[in-house]
Amino acid sequence: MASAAARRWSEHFSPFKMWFRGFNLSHKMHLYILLFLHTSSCFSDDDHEMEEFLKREFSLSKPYQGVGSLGSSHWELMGDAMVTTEQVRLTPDLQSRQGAVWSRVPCHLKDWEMQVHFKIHGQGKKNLNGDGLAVWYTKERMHKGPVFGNMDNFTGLGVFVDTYPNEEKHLERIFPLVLAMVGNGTISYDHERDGKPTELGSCNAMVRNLKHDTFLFIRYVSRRLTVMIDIDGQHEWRDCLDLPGVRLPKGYYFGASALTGDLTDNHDIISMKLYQITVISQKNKDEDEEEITIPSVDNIELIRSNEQGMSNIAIFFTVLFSILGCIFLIVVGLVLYGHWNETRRKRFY
Ligand SMILES: *[C@@H]1O[C@H](CO)[C@@H](O)[C@H](O)[C@H]1NC(C)=O
Ligand SMILES: *[C@@H]1O[C@H](CO)[C@@H](O)[C@H](O)[C@H]1NC(C)=O
Ligand SMILES: [Ca+2]
Repeated sequence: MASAAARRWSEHFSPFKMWFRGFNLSHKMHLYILLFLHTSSCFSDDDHEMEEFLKREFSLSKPYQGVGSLGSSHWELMGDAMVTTEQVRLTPDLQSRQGAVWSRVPCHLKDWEMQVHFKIHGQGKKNLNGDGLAVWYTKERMHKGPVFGNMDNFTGLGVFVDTYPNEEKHLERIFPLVLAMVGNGTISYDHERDGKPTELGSCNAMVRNLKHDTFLFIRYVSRRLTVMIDIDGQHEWRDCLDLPGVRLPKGYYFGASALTGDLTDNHDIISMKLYQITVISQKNKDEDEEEITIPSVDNIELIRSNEQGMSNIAIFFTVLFSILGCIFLIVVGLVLYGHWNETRRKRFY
């Protein structure tokens, strides 16, 4: 039944087909989890379906007709961004540039999926390039700023492809890094710390100067945020992060931006394709269908203290092994003492 459900998914998700060939088990598990999400105790194959439709008004693709002109295009350019026949170049491989492309149309879809085809390349040697690009779903649009060419106190979702480690100590994080954050207008992305204090999750992604195509995938369905990457040229989505309980209001704007400082790169967007996801269910789902007004993430404290949790586990094991070690020494000591006592007694008699 499960494989039938997965097949149904792939049939409905025609743009998915090319990816499906390379899908590994964990991705399939993901799909099952999603499919089961909206069904309660009795699952039937016909209980619900998901469908996706490309929404042209929120998508950006070749030949970028009218993008950047004052005309009828749905997309607006900002800063140093430029359109060519091949790409929307957010920044060229030059110092101190910032550019962005923003949708003019607020998106009122409940569930959606954004597939971004991008390219980051330049002359700089490894670790002498920067700073990366960002994909946005935010209340604000067309603002300049320090966070990949946008404001740091944004309201909504930011997914970053950070190609330069600003913070010195980043032992457990390998760059380039894909990272997601939900901002609520009062908290800020800390560029000097590569967004560590506010990250919801991240993964390593070697995306620079590659010959094959590179993609970023952001899905927001039933308040679940899933980020995947396809950067190995295998037509395979790799998990980056997957988080339930993400509350994003409707009516925000999609955008992409990039920034260079002392270090540079070309940051190109080849396409941004937005799919509307429709979860059709016969069950009366969504008990809590109340309108979301401020972006937030459920149990954010738990996610933030994750690192703390890891060191607690380390402490736990250290203490455990210390105790086991002590017990071992005591046992050995007692055995030796017993032995010594016995030999002494033998000698005595
Ligand atoms: C924004 O998030 C921070 C930290 O999670 C929280 O302390 C603050 O109250 C939130 N602000 C609003 C307006 O919700
Ligand atoms: C965000 O920061 C800018 C400049 O740092 C400030 O002018 C603006 O009022 C801030 N916005 C919010 C919503 O706090
Ligand atoms: Ca950085």
